[in-house]
Amino acid sequence: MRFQAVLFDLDGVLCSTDQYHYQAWKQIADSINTEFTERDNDRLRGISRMESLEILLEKCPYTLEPREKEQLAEEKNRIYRKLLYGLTTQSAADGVLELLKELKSKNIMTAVASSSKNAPFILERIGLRDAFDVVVDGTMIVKSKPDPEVFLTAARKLGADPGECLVIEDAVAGIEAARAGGFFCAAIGEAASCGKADYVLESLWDAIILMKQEGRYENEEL
Ligand code: B16
Ligand code: MG
Repeated sequence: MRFQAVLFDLDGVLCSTDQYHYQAWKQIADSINTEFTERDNDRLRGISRMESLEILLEKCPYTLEPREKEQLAEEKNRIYRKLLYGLTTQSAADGVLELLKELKSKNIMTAVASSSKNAPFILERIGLRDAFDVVVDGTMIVKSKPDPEVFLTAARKLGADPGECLVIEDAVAGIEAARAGGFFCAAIGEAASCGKADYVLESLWDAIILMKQEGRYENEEL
């Protein structure tokens, strides 16, 4: 049976906004004398803004009040949004447009499933606002990855069975979420070495190669 749909994570898969998240969190960490490395940032992939702040604060020498935490999260988002204005249609990951065109030609549905509340703005900036059948973002879910809610919501909106969908993720939390929801999952980038994904992709186009290899690309009668 071929895959009915491919569900794409956004930050770190469709574009490199993961780097902007790092830069923005780094500024916040510096402002409160807290160590924050790219390795620390990897733990924030796929995790909501407030949960990300709590992880960053593990190394903070002070205890912060809830209001101070909200202010830091707001400030992080302000810095991040400013960086997002640097995105252009050239910022979409290599091969995205070709991949989406190819999937469409085979009637395989597509969705964005992102924990980010900024997802619609990012998709607009990189020219992919209308490129997917469904977009589920951080404003539409209660629990962020590794909970499967974002993927289950996307599958439900598409009318697809999780067992017939492929999720593409750069976050270990995203791979765990996909597995918890009963999806097949492919890791790209940072998550590639975690050993938890069904497949590993070196590039987005590899998704087509693996679907063909697994006999999940075209109906047998085609
Ligand atoms: P925002 P994804 C996630 O997006 C990011 O990986 C994660 O680092 C970020 O904290 C989260 O979105 C929330 O983002 O602050 O913009 O709402 O990878 O699920 O597309
Ligand atoms: Mg991601």
